[in-house]
Amino acid sequence: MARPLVCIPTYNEASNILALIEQVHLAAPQADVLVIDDSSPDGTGDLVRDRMLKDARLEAMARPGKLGLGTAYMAGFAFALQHGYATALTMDADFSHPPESVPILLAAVDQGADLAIGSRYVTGGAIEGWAISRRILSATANLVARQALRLRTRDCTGGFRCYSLRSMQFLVTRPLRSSGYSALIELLTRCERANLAIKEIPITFTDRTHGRSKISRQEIVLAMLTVARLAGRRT
Ligand SMILES: Nc1nc2c(ncn2[C@@H]2O[C@H](COP(=O)(O)OP(=O)(O)OP(=O)(O)O)[C@@H](O)[C@H]2O)c(=O)[nH]1
Ligand SMILES: [Mg+2]
Repeated sequence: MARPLVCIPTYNEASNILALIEQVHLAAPQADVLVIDDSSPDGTGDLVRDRMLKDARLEAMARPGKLGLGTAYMAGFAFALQHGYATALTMDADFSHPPESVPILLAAVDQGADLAIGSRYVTGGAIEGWAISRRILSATANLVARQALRLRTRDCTGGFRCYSLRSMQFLVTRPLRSSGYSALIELLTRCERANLAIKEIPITFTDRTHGRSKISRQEIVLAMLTVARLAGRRT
């Protein structure tokens, strides 16, 4: 059977990426890792390319500039499909998504889910290290997205997900309308509207300890606009 592909988009994650790759390999030795780096000024891409020479389970994709999270995920799906992977798991590079949960998400898709979501907002899920303001922001974004788009999923904004072959084949047929963080809401909305089988799996999300956050006010406004736009469409 084809190996699963773990896709990690990076922008300035030099302090995290090599340690994360190692932990993913330990947790899921059968998985290959693809790092999708947008020419990070801190040299993340060079670190990964150097490691690649010694690691047959590692691939690197270098993009010419900061093209956003949405297109990074789509590039990961296209790579997975072109290279015969049956599943693609996406995760952040900053250790917010626990590598030890990778096999649980992979198993959920193996057992028939089209999309397995590492979820902070189902029973057993948790968030560690976030200030109250960040918790309120995330909870509100989820509430607004769920209500406006009538989504059943509890965690609509997390990027720790595993996609089946079927869901990847479906998602690549149309480009995303959003390029940044709101792409997560758009990908989920499309999967729910297509009645794909979605399973949420509780995870403990931990705030990043190394490197800087890339989320900006502009991203938050963009996410709200995406919700409004998606709410006005049926597909
Ligand atoms: N390739 C690529 N990766 C990105 C881009 N923006 C963010 N990332 C990566 O996407 C993941 C999530 O970004 P974060 O900055 O951790 O965003 P966040 O989790 O919402 O915010 P913090 O955890 O507070 O930093 C990380 O692995 C980033 O390096 C981008 O434009 N291109
Ligand atoms: Mg993060």
